[in-house]
Formats: sequence, structure tokens, C-alpha cells
Amino acid sequence: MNLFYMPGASSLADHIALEWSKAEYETVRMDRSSIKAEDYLALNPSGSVPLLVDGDFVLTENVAILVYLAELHPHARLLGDGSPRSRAEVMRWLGFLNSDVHKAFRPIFYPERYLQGQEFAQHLAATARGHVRDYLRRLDAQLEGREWLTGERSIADAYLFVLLRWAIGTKVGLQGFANLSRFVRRLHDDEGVHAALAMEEGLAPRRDTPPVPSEVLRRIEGRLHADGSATLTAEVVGTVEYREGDGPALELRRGLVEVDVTSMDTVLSWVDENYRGEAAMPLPNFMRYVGDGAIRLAA
Ligand SMILES: N[C@@H](CCC(=O)N[C@@H](CS)C(=O)NCC(=O)O)C(=O)O
Repeated sequence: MNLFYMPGASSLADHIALEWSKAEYETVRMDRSSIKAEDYLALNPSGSVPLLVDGDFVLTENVAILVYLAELHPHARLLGDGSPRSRAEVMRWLGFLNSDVHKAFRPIFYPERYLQGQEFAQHLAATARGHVRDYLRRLDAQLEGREWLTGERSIADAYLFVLLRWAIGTKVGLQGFANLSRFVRRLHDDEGVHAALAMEEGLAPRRDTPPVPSEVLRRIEGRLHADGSATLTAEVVGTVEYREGDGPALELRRGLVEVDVTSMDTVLSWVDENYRGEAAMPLPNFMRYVGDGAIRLAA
């Protein structure tokens, strides 16, 4: 079985479902140009991911793929407990996530597909952020007193995790949504989620011993002293907050970031699906996060 994916895209939900099912599978990494290439369009005329190829069966559409994976691996119980009602509950949330929440991100990812001109695009993205937050409010309420959307882990939770990661990565933010913040943090600690992210984004495997923060800090200070600046690759593994102007504290999305350090400031940047994000923080804050182990720098 082969899953065609782009790092961090909605295909991550299928990747997590494969991990949770302990399935045997392979992955094919795609990018913005290979999903529009003729050979791929022959398999998936939408020119998008996910795509699943299982022998001679070629399946598109995330919801269909997630349900197919859950039904292939019933032992993992990712589609309810076998009763029509529990299955319907999972389908209810999958439908909401796929046709409402996922779609609400599109003007943020691809504003130019809706309106031409930078200024319009910014207005559109701002409106879309409001819509996403309205949906997040409903999801946060659903998670009140529950660990999983339907009470039991399902494919809908894998999809929810991906969309929450987008919310963090696109600066929609989860502030004010304590249940969603808890959910996303808990899932980052999940073995299957980490394995999928490690494969897609090249995160360090959990078993790796992180470099000793004090040594890393000494090395950065040495480079700053010698060159005045340094560019590094880091992995955000814990809670890291930053602010934009006088705005509220935003949490940095976990995963790989590129870091430009100068003696004044630190700029952390990331690329998710179609979105390029950037966050700045004073150097002492960055150093503190590295010292605390919330940001891991490559050895
Ligand atoms: N209806 C499709 C939509 C899939 C989709 O939007 N995929 C995005 C990644 S999350 C994509 O490949 N976008 C590339 C593009 O539209 O050019 C599904 O639910 O599977």
C-alpha cells in the first residue's frame, strides 16, 4: 500500500491512521509541482494529496481513504465500536472537518485563487481566519470533558490534529481554546503521530539523545561572536510562545524551523503545505527555550 503525501498536508491524517493501525505501508513524497505532473494527474485528476494506491485500487479523497484504512484494520477501532451509531458519530466529525474546517483554510493557503491583488488577499485571509476560529470554538466545546472527538480515538482525531497544526502554523492560533491546546500537545506525544511526523518532516526519532543545551548555547554564542549572525535548523518540541507587536501570545507550531540568530533578535521560519510562517523573538527568549529543551537544535 502506498500513500502519496506532502509534508504536513491533510495526507498526514492518513499517515497517522496507518501508524495507529500498525499497517505495512510505503509513502511517496510529493511536492507542489509533482502533484500537477501528468503521470500523477492520471491517478488523481484533482492534482492534490492524499492519494492511496493499494494494489490495483487507486483511491482519492481524504475521507474515503481514512474510512478505507479504518475498515481494513478493524482491530485498531478507528471507526467506532462496530455499532451504526458510533460509526455515524465518526462520520459526523469527519464530514465537519473535511467539508467545513478544511475548506475554511483554503483562502489562507491560496488567497490568489479567490481574489487577485495583495491587499484583497490579506482581507480575505483575515476573514478566513475568523471562520476557522468559529469552527475551532465548536471543536473545543466538543472536547470539553473528552479526550477524543467521539469519546474514543478514531480517524476523525487524526484529521483534527492536522487541522489544529495548520491553525497554529498559519497564526490563527489556539489561544482561548484550552481543550484543543491540550489535545494537540497530547497528540504530539503520541508514538504514532510522532512516527508519521518524523517520516514526513525529518524530525529526530524519539530515541535520539538530544544534544546538551548548554553546549549548543555555547556554540551559538561562539558563532554570534565570530560572525555576528548564525543560521540553524531546529525542532520545536515543547511549548514556545511569541508575540506579534502588542498581540496575544501565539504558540509556535511544533516541528522543524529554520532559525536566523543575530545578537538582537531571532527569527524562526517554517513552511507548511502552502504556507510560509515567520516568528520573531528576542534572543534571550530563544536561548531560554533552547536551555529548557523546548527547542532542540541539531547537534
Ligand atoms: N477534497 C480533497 C482535497 C485535498 C486537498 O485539499 N489537498 C491539498 C493538501 S491538504 C492539496 O493537495 N492541495 C494542492 C492544490 O490544491 O494545488 C480531499 O479531501 O482529499
